[in-house]
Amino acid sequence: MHITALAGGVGGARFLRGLRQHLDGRDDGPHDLTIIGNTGDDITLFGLRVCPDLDTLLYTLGGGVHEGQGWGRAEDTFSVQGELAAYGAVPQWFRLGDLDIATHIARSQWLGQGATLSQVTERLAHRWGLPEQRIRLLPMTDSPVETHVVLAGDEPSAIHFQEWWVRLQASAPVDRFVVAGMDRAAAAPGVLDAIREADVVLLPPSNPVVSIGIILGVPGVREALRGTAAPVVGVSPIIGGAPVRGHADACLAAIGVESSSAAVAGLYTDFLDGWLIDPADRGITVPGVRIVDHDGPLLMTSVETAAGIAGAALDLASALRSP
Ligand code: FO1
Repeated sequence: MHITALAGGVGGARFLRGLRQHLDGRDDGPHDLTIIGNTGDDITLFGLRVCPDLDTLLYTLGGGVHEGQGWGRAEDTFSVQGELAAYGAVPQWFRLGDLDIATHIARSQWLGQGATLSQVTERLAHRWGLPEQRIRLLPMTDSPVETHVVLAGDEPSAIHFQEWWVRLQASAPVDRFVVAGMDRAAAAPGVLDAIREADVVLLPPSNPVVSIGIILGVPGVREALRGTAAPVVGVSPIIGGAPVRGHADACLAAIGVESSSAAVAGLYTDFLDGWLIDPADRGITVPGVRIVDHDGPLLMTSVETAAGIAGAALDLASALRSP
């Protein structure tokens, strides 16, 4: 089976690690997985290009992630960050570990030599053993884009998404999210075909506004999702009105959408075929979408529970595919 998934950061990466484990346990393989990663979180710091969602996917799938945080490297140290602070170099609110900085240096060097983000990501993925896992990680676009947050208030001001998310902990009221550079962006090579030619398309429980929502804004992606013959199945990031993690509720409020599983599915109804929900949300309905309750909490507390959720999402996809 060829599976394509749109993914953001921590939730998406944990789901896809479970999916890979589930697929490896099936006897109907081999199965290939193409991940279209969000690059709206990207930021340039200290002259280095940082791609948080791509790195979270690389580290999580490659076995190097700091498990408790879901981002950054396990056992990392912060000597460089400390030295930068001693020099008064800013910002200091975004913690870059020494091991993590090597990723940003390599990426920045190769970009500076003229490589595309897709080519850079392929080289980084190779080191993390993704090809051996039959996983291909594609940035949603090779064009530099950044999600910025226009803050609510009388004089409009905008800050980078990471400053809102990390320094302000998503507490500042938002007027709207804008993706700087998206007006000049094109889908990265292979992205649209990966959606059109997939046997199954999955939406992991990533943030529907600042992760999945940003990928949907790449020209051609939404049309490809509407047109693909593959069943498109999503996993709810909201359980009983509360996000599983992160600040999805603040992001949904910013776009005037209630923090509920049905409302999030409502953002995708022009292409969504199936929606896997937590038993707490049993009974919700979304026009044109087949809804299935998971047979347990929709919480990825381990790779095994994530694998179970991924298996349930694939079961829903195959039920949608068979007449
Ligand atoms: N998230 C934080 O809450 N605090 C941080 O200091 C932080 C640093 C950081 C460094 C590299 C990286 O790849 C991710 C990092 N994140 C941090 C997570 C980042 O904000 C992600 O973009 C979000 O988790 C959304 O995916």
